[in-house]
Formats: sequence, structure tokens, C-alpha cells
Amino acid sequence: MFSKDTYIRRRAELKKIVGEGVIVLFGNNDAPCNYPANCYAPMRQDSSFLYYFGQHRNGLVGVIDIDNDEEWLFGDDIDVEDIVWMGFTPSVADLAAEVGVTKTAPMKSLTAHLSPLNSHHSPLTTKNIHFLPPYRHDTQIQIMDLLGIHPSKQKEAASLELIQAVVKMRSTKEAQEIEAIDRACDVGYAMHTTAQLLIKPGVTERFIGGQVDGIARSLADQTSFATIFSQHGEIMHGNPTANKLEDGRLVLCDAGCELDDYCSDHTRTMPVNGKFTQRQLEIYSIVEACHDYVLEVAKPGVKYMDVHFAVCRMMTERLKELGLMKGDTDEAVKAGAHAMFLPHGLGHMMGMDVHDMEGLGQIYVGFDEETRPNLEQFGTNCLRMGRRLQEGFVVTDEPGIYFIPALIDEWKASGHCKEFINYEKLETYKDFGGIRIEDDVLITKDGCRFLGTKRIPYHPAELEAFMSKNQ
Ligand SMILES: [Mn+2]
Repeated sequence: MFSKDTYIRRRAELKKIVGEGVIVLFGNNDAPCNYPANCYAPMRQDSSFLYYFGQHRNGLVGVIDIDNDEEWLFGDDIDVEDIVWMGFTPSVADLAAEVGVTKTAPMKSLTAHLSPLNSHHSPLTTKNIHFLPPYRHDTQIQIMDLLGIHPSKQKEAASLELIQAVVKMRSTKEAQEIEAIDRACDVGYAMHTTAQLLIKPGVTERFIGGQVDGIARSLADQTSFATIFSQHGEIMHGNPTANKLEDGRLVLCDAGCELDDYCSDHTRTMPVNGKFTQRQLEIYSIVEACHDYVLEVAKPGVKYMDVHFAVCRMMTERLKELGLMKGDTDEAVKAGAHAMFLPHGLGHMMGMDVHDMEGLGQIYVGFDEETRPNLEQFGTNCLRMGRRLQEGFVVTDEPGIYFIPALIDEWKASGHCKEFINYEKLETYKDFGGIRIEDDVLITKDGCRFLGTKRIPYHPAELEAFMSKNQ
């Protein structure tokens, strides 16, 4: 949690941008797993609520009444029975005071507070009550009870003014946020280097995945998403299985932590036996070059979509040298042929959410009036971040090359992009897996820098030397 002044300043700025009406920010509630009292732990607060109200407790709603210049925190105080099970918890009034809010009330009074009949306000309609698109069903029920909007209509009823204001503010990271992300990335370093030192033939994926998760739980709050640790690197979200690591294969680890409400997100791909084969190295060095290229060109004013396509062209050139692709590079990328190997975008915003603000709508986060998404073309339709970079943005740099047998079969059967892809050669790579290298990058005044104080080994010689400590 930052200083009280941080939250006061942020709410004042939000009020200025949104201009009029009443902003309602819903905190999250406990989320039951398999019976009501057994909740997913630790509880995860909504990031936008945290950004403006700072408090982690469940069952809170923040109200910023622009018209009457009032700020409220709604929530119920716990009673002694709760204290028996959970220990002492500060009152809602105390929680509010910590973030500079003076008005509090029990949750049951929120309905009346937002009622059009409340003489307090000029008549409220759902038009001047601003809320963000909800992503949890219990929040959807809260909104239905409060405003009478059915969950199926809530996404479109959400306030565009509020979405755009929140995106504007959360996109540019403050110095204290960057410092938090740097610390989260240092835990990311510990997670990934732990994996690198444990990898060897015969160990199960889930043993190492569990150790990686354990580091996040030991040194930070939790993982920032479900850890991906798999010899099937070509499966984008391959969770660890009980399968044993096999000599000669690659294994991909995509993992991050959440520390003090900020995330890290890194990916490394390692040879199970600690030494790349020539064939693995040929593909790996392409991904490495694409990854490093981003660091050379990313700076304020540059469109991340342009960086993405520059990487796609670079990848295509190099795959042509290996005989996996052919034809004119520009034409191949225009046709989307590269998406056979890279079916996702180069990166995404990162911050309090690992895919920062994704719940507010990717179109508002990664795009703008100038830079529109291409939703038609396979691969390009997965771009999460396309717009011009600005100082203070945090984005991931995560190129990859994957050999996805089902995709190869489908494209080959239909002859898709056959003028750009050498399917005969590609057949021999069906057992390859996939490679991704990912780091988190801060856009600075005139360039960019890695986040985190230490680099997780990824240059092949350095990685092999590091892994040899264990083999
Ligand atoms: Mn990522």
C-alpha cells in the first residue's frame, strides 16, 4: 500500500478526467472453491479498486461522487465471531481513513445511496453512474441489485468515460509502481533460476512447477497467473503435468509473481539435459534475436504493432534461411504466414494485472483511434498491444516460435500459405515443441530498460553454463 496522499491524488485526478456523475468501484469478494467457506487464497482484490482505494479486504465498494465532491467507502464491519476465526480486522472507517476517505457506511445502504430518489444527488440514471465492466459473477449480481441491469447487458452499460480514464492513469506507471515491479521481477529471477537449477531428465514437470510456485509464495504474495511449465512449449498455456522431463527435449517455463500488488512475467526455454542440440539452437537463436531487437527499438512514439511486425519479418527471414519458410518476406508477413510459428502478439501491458487492465477491454488498453486491431487474420487477431509507446508504460517482450502439429496439419491440408511455408521440411519439426523468451520492459524517456535488477540467463552459452551447476 502506498501513502494516503497517493490515493487522494489519484481520486482527484480521476474526478477531473471523468467530469461528472458518480463513480462506483467494486472491490472483490472471497471466491469459494469447492464449498462456501473454502475460498481461493489469498483473496485477490480488484486492481482498479486497489489503485484508487488501496485496501485489500473483501466486501468493499468505493464511491466517488463527483457531483457532490464526496468519497465513500461502503462495507460491513466484522463482528467478534469473525475475529475468533480471522483475528482482528480494522473497521471500515479505519480502512477508509488510511486512504484519505472520511465517509463510510454499511453495504446495505449502498442501494439507497445510489437510488434516483436520493435527494442528495441530481437525479441519477444508469448513465451518470459510472462502473467498470465486471468479470466476477458476484459483482454482476451486485450491479443487478443496485442498478437493475442484467449481467448480459452490463458490459455495454459500463462507463466508457471511466474505462478510458482508468486506462489513461494506470497505463503510465508512477516511480513507486516501477520500484514495486522491479522488486516483483527480482522474485521472478529467483523463480526462474530455481527452475533452471532443478531441470534434469527424470524430474516431473509438476515437481519443478511446484517449486517455482513455492518461491512466489515464499518471497512474494502469490503467482501472477497459473505457472506454465511444460515440455510442450507449443501449447501456449501448458500447465505442468506428472510427466517426467526427457533427455533431448526442451522445456518452457512461463511464470511470474505478485508482490505488493504488482506483477512480474518472464518466460525461459531450456534444454532438459542442459545443452542445446544444433537444431534447437538454430530456432532458439532466432527467438533470442527477436527478443533482443525489441530492446533496441522500443521507445516513446514507436507503435508496438510496428515492432511486432518488424519481429515477424525478422523471424520470417531467419526461417527462410533454415528452409522452413520461402518467398517474399513482406508478402509472407502480409498474408499472415508467420503466424504458423508465432500465433500471438509480441507482448502486453503489465502492472497490477499480469495482462494489465485486460478486463477493461483490450481495445481500450492496447489500441486507440490511430491504431486499430486486426480481428480478421489468424495470429494478428491475438495482438494485445499495438498503440504507440509512452514513457512509463510497462510492456512484455515475448516472441516465440512454436511447432503446433494440429496447426501444421490443418494449414497443410488446405494449402494455406503454401507459397510461403515449406510443409515438407516443417513435417520434420512436429516433435520440436516451442520456444518463448519473455522479459518485462519499461519505456523510458528515450528508450527502454529491462525491469528487475538481475537478468534471468537466456543467452545460450550463459544459460548452459548456469544449468551446468546442476547437471
Ligand atoms: Mn506475458
